[in-house]
Amino acid sequence: MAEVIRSQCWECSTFCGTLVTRDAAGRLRICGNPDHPASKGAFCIKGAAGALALVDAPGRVLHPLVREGPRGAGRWRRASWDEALARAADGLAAVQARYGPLAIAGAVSSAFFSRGVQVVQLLRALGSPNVLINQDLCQGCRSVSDMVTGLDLGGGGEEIERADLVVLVGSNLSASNPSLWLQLKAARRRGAQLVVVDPRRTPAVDLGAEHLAIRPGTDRALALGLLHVVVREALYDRMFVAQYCHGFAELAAHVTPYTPERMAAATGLAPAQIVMLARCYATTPAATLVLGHGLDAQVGGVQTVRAFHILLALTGHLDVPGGNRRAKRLPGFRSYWDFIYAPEYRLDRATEEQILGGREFPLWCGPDGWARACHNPTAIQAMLTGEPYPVRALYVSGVNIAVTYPDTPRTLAALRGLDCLIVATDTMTPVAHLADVVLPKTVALEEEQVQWQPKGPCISYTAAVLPPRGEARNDTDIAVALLDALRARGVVRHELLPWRSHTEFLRVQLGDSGLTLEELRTRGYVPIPYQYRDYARFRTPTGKVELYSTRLAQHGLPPLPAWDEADVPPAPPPEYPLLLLTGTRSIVYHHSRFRDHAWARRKEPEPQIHVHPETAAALGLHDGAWVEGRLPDRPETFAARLRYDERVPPGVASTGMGWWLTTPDGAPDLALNINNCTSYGPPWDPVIGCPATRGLPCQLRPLPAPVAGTPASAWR
Ligand SMILES: Nc1nc2c(c(=O)[nH]1)N[C@H]1C(S)=C(S)[C@@H](COP(=O)(O)OP(=O)(O)OC[C@H]3O[C@@H](n4cnc5c(=O)[nH]c(N)nc54)[C@H](O)[C@@H]3O)O[C@H]1N2
Ligand SMILES: Nc1nc2c(c(=O)[nH]1)N[C@H]1C(S)=C(S)[C@@H](COP(=O)(O)OP(=O)(O)OC[C@H]3O[C@@H](n4cnc5c(=O)[nH]c(N)nc54)[C@H](O)[C@@H]3O)O[C@H]1N2
Ligand code: SF4
Ligand SMILES: [Mo]
Repeated sequence: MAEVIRSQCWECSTFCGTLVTRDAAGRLRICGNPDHPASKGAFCIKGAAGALALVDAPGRVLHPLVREGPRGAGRWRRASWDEALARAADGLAAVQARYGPLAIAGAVSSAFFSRGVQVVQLLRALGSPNVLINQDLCQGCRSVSDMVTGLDLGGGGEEIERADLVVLVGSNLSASNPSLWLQLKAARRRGAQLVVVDPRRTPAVDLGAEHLAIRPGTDRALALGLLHVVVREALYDRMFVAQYCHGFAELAAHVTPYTPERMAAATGLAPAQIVMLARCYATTPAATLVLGHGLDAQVGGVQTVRAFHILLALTGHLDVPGGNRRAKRLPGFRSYWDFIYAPEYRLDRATEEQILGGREFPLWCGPDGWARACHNPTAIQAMLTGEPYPVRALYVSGVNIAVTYPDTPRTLAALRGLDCLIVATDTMTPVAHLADVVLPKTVALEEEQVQWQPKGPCISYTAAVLPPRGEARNDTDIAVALLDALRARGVVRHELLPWRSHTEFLRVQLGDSGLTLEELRTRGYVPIPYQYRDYARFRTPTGKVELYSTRLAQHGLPPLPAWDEADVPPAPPPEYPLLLLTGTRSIVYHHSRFRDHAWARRKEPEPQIHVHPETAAALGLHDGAWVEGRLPDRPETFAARLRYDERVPPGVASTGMGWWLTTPDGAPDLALNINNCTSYGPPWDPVIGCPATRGLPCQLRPLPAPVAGTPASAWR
């Protein structure tokens, strides 16, 4: 008899509900769960094939490993858990004794998974607030704008199915989110209007959308033009503004100069397109704004998102059916944020104020910041130079910072120079390759998880459908065991990771919510009841939605988003004639994951760079040829196969991110990695300190294939 288990996929942030079928022979098959309130049956190949392939992936780490020989030489000795933990604890204890607790940092990604809590609390237990997360490159601009404006939005896009107008800005749902993509197509079928703001003609445009092919990096000018029209034509929601918004008079005066004509010149759009969008959005009650990753990782990104967030509130689209829903929580349930923000899980304020980057980016890093994580470039600098103070040890779990952070060579140099590098991982990544101790981690199918899903909204459950392979353990159990070893060495400063097992942690998450783990195990998810127009509380200093941000003003930052002709991105220099967009998603890959999986390579065998045929031909570049890319002031290069693509505007090149391979001798090969060439240095966004990963001047030249580092030569 086949057994069907209700679960949730963890291979990307869409978190589709799944049905996992185990047949009589024990074989697993995974598909989407049509009843799941968030994903409604959506699914993709990463969840069906990728999740299973990870279990016995090439390079899967099955046992603890300790380094023998020089760092990065790839000489490992299999060790017992006790020996590996002892070696890790000795290394961390030595750094703490010599340099103090702040010299130990952690790194984790997709912090909202349970592993984020374990890494942050482990570091806090050691007395360090220094954790690197990658939300600066991902959603950071959107989240900090949301925080200072006081909107408290949910996941985004959850009202598409009720909307009469969807405005998609910098989001490529066809690749990034199968669930919202299905809902978008359904919305079009029932006649909802769709506007796509994207330099590229994305597949969403093919659904019959109005396409605003904006010049990269100029969305703030567009949003300010929209605000100008809404104010000038009095299209705002008078009742909502009067009752719930702070700073309308300042805003109205401020947007006067941003005429559609002037903003059209900045964005490359027509004035009529700006006027039409403003009127249409403001006068459609069920209109939803979907703001995507295209607005993140831009210098000025927070203020750009602010302009859209102000528009959303001003026009009364907050928390109404078909608009933009506020987050719906289950009282008593503890999400990642409840651990990160709750006083009982925190360090004292004086310690938190010393977080790396806290002084420069208080709304990101400091004790009152959104992320309460370090400014990553400052942390990397601290590893390399000891400034502003030394960081000598790093505990990494669930992030591949050598590939996914900008400026790979600098990250690698920082990692190589550490006194102690401990990496918990399921596969031998380029970061793990440099570790002193590698701790084997479970993959998603081996982990039981409970999670708040703002998109449902629901509390959803992920079943451990397989026992851990080898000696793999989950992040909680690793953190508990490592802390025990550290406690024995007298270096635990605060008992801030109080649970003793992963199951106990799951029960702490469920808290006083009234839900039990047993109920979730049976049901798979539990919907959260909610109401619209939840305007009882806006968590801002004025208690209102802040069109004019008093928090930004307090920190000496512009309280209203502005645009200046100097903000128009300069034309690229003649030697670097293309504007490069990085991070364009592919349905097959998730950042640096699955790159060495046979199922994925069959679908998309190599990194691609897409250029408009006319632009490519003018540069003498042929469709299908291998090219080498270079950015100004960088000796490093990246390699990719060129594709003619009319979806990309002339003068622009669009590529993904996350490529790396393993060479036959086991060493990582990073020649295909775009982050070889990107910079994590300034200019930074003034609010959160992220660099731009898009709109970068770039040069491409033909490369004869096969060459070292390209799949033809490097792949096993
Ligand atoms: N298959 C797959 N799915 C994923 C991921 C993955 O790696 N693979 N990653 C997940 C993660 S971590 C994230 S953050 C999400 C991101 O998912 P989304 O938020 O949907 O964003 P992207 O798919 O990155 O699409 C960004 C779009 O912005 C456009 N763009 C670039 N520059 C600009 C600009 O200046 N202005 C505007 N308006 N648009 C611009 C690009 O052309 C692109 O179409 O995807 C998630 N889903
Ligand atoms: N140039 C450029 N750089 C970018 C971006 C860009 O657009 N351009 N995008 C940025 C964005 S939005 C993001 S989110 C980051 C992503 O950066 P990362 O988080 O580093 O991306 P991944 O490769 O998905 O995950 C890295 C590692 O996390 C572990 N891991 C991931 N998921 C799981 C899991 O479910 N269980 C367990 N046990 N381990 C897991 C695996 O060990 C994997 O190797 O990259 C950023 N970097
Ligand atoms: S989109 Fe694919 S990888 Fe992401 S959660 Fe859904 S099935 Fe998993
Ligand atoms: Mo992301």
